[in-house]
Amino acid sequence: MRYRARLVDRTLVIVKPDGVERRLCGEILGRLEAKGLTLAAAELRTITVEVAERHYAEHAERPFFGDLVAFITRSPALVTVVEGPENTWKIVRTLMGTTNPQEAAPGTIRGDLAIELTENLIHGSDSPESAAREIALFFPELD
Ligand code: 3AN
Repeated sequence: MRYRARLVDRTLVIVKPDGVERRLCGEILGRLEAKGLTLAAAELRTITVEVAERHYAEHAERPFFGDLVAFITRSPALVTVVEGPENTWKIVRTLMGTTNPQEAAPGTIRGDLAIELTENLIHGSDSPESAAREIALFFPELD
């Protein structure tokens, strides 16, 4: 039997509208690249309400759902697929910092660059399953 090691892993990363508006795409992607991760796909696009609702389906019942969808669709976002070693999603999450930027550690993207909960600059898939689902949602042609 031939053994084929899994050499790369992929995760979905979005520089959210606030990141594009604040001209932080270079800073944010620069941090991921400096860490050693590689862009596998990238597109500046205005996310549709339909895609945003599917993307954030797990939050559909939460009181902030409407605000979240309005925010992520309000202007173009930089939607990317980032590639690296196994558990790339986890490496990205560590670089991002915690969801609430006020609690995010210095040195993280949110800890250094953001202050508001909704406008927290970056999305990264939170598990291998989410990464696969989200890449298929935003880049069906990569599947
Ligand atoms: P993360 O972006 O760190 O994966 P999630 O998936 O729990 O966090 O939440 C998705 C987005 O929903 C967050 N980035 C944030 O903008 C927003 N959000 C999460 N929790 C709250 C909350 N309690 N109040 C307002 N917005 C929230």
